[in-house]
Amino acid sequence: MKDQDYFNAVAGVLAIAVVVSAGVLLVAFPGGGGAATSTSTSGLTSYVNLTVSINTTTGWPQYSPTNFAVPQGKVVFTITDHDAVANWTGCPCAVRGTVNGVETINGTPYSTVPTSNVAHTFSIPALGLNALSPGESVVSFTMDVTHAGTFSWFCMSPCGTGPGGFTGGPMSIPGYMNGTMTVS
Ligand SMILES: [Cu+2]
Repeated sequence: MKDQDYFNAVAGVLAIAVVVSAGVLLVAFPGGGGAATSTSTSGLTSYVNLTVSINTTTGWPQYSPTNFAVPQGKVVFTITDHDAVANWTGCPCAVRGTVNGVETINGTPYSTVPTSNVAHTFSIPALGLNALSPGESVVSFTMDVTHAGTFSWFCMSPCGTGPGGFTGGPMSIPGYMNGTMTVS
């Protein structure tokens, strides 16, 4: 149930309780106006610029910054990915959790990204976000961030050094392919 629906349901129960206890119709609740959390009302837009580059010490691809903070509202992400082009057969390549369900790659919008080049992903499971980051590309997307908290993000493409690529190296060491987004 969405927050707005929950609010309306609670408001409905409260309205009935008021009617029963008073014996007369006292209150007509407005349609959920003033619900606390489900939509951003600040109109604020903020920007997060991330890069993926090869760490010169380890040789592993690394997001930077990995831990960052944003206010609630619209957040425009730009990911500049300097890593090499990487085919990922079997990629779950649908863009999810962005405004309009799209990201742009070098200025072209995609709702599903071709598997022929998905070097990394930027995914926040708790917020339903899945953005794909092709190598040697610039990706942009907008999120409508409506909940405060600290949310972990992950790269979910097989860019690690272990068998299959989902473990090892940058996939196992914090600060390369995972981090946190703190929303205030
Ligand atoms: Cu990765």
